[in-house]
Amino acid sequence: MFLLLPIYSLSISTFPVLLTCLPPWEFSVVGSVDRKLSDLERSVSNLTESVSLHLSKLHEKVGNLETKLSDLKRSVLNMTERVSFHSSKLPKKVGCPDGWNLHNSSCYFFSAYQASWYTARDSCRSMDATLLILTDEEEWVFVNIMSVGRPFWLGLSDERTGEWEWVNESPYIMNRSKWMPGQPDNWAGHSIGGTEDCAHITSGKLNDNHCTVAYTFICKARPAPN
Ligand SMILES: [Ca+2]
Repeated sequence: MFLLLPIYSLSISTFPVLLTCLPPWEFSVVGSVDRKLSDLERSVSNLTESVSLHLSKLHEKVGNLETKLSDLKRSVLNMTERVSFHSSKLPKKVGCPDGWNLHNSSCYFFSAYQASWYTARDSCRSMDATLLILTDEEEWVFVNIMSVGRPFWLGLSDERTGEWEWVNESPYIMNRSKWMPGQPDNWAGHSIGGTEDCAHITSGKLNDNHCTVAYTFICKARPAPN
């Protein structure tokens, strides 16, 4: 009587015992299975060793990457602190809105479009600015340069009282050298009626004209701190 156990239920250690119970013609089959099992064990062992080796290398690479990432974070932190330190040493800048010119701590807007004196005044106000009031000779020179060849409304009018005054109702001290020859003449020949009560500047010289005439204009504002 032979044992009829399935081969896969046998371990290698049980084979010597079992072999004594097998007939001779079964030895070759068992021997073949034994070799295959041994080969399989070697393959598994080699594979385990290989996986272990790769895992070890992978862990080493991850460790290196973590070290580099840590170094990089420190570098970024150092650079951020240095930029912050140097930024704090920079003088505070003043800023004008886009399209405005900064000059002597004031912002100037030279419009590209034309409008009546009234619309120009209101447009400046809507931008928290004032239709230009010229305050000193240096500012005259700046505006002269910027107004070459084009008329710009200024915040100067005699419509309210008959006397020339700035748009903030401060008095204008007449200086005829600043006016075109023969101006202001309060000319009344306009087809639209009325006289000339508003002043514009062209190439550094003033002239009075009808307030409804459309000219470009200059607004002035204080710069906003950044
Ligand atoms: Ca005139």
